[in-house]
Amino acid sequence: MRSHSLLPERSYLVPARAGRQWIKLSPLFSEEISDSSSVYMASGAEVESLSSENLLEWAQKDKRRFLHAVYRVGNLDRTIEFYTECLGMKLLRKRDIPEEKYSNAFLGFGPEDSHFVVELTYNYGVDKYDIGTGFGHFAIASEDVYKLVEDIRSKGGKIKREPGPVKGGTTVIAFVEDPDGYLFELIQRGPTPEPLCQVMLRVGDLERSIKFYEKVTYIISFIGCSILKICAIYIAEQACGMKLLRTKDNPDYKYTIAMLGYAEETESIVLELTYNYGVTEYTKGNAYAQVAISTEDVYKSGAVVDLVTKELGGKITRQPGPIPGINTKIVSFLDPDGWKTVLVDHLDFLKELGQA
Ligand SMILES: N[C@@H](CCC(=O)N[C@@H](CS)C(=O)NCC(=O)O)C(=O)O
Ligand SMILES: [Co+2]
Repeated sequence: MRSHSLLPERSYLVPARAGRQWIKLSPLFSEEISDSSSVYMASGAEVESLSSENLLEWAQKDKRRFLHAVYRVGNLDRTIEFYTECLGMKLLRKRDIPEEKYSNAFLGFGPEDSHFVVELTYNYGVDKYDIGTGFGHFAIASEDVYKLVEDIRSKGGKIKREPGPVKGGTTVIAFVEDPDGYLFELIQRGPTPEPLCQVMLRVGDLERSIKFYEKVTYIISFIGCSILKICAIYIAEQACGMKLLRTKDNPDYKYTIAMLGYAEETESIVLELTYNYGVTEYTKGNAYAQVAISTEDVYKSGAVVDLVTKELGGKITRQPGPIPGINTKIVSFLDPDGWKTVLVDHLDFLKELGQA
């Protein structure tokens, strides 16, 4: 693949509605718009028939954000100790669900209402999981990876790759392994509001994955009339769409990566998708589960996901609606490689945090 062809080359200026200023529009997405009517017919979802304006308003407000990565560990205390003592995370909350025989612990570098965190799951009695070959790593940004590695080593942590420039580049990285075998890449960079900065997953077709994540998180398909289409793309891009932040081909090491996210790579968590030349399939194991992303409307999001999975592969695994017992509304789906995402109702999530 020619990775640069994925990036927009030019930008257009178009007038926005409601007294907004001139806006910049990337031409990359302009061909990808379908008619709102066909979307509703094709989606078959229980979405009320909204006008383009309603949808625009919605797109404007649908501030999507990565909430957490969910995965299974064999011993909660052991992992909490490693993450707090060695990686510098804070324990944010814990919950035990004895009826379902599992517990959760949430850890990260800041409060959950503004930070990406990890949600550890402990299933009673299960002390080992298979991580598989598809899951790559989480990453933590640090101003001094050499010092951090020495610190982790002195506390008994397992260093899988010594600090030094990444092969084929200059950024200083290292890899450490947590008690269950999950890798954490340590990336040297300046001060950042969000040290927990990557979830790396391997995919079999990078262009397909990029299209998928752009589309499920752009709400463009709903929009009918053309000027509204253009404004909606802009608004989606600004307010809620997952953006392709960069791609990098590394032919010497036969892989290409794509960074997708909602903000600058140095400011916020990104999904790092890795394509290894010629490798189209990986094992999933049973350890890593999913990432959660907030949305203001799981039903509308579900309709978008439904369309995109029909076009590009993947499938909805849980139709939009409240989870029995907890009442948080979610919709979950698999991407074309089988990686799971859960879209979580933004207000229900704040309720879970005790903030709404
Ligand atoms: N074959 C690798 C491709 C991805 C890759 O190599 N990523 C870089 C970081 S962006 C890396 O891990 N480099 C290892 C090193 O520099 O030692 C994989 O699937 O993990
Ligand atoms: Co990485």
